Amino acid sequence: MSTKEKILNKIQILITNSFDNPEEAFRFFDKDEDGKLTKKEIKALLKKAEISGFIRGIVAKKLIEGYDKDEDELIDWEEFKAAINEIEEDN
Ligand SMILES: [Ca+2]
Ligand SMILES: [Ca+2]
Repeated sequence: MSTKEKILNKIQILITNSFDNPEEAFRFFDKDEDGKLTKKEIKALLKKAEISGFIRGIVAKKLIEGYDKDEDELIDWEEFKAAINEIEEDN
């Protein structure tokens, strides 16, 4: 399993174990309730998913680069959902 796969796997485990569905997870981590996840909010999610503090910053950056379709450097619900669907397909 690659590092990327391990990280995505941990995110999926977090969502499955701690939330009823991905939407609930998204709302939980969207602390300011603006409907978008900032890099800071994504890092909080990664912390909860037990991603090492040393790589959280770079992982958050990569996730934004990979899934931020409208390039506003934020992950909205549609982008988050697309990411989750991709993670689920890979498992
Ligand atoms: Ca937010
Ligand atoms: Ca975006």
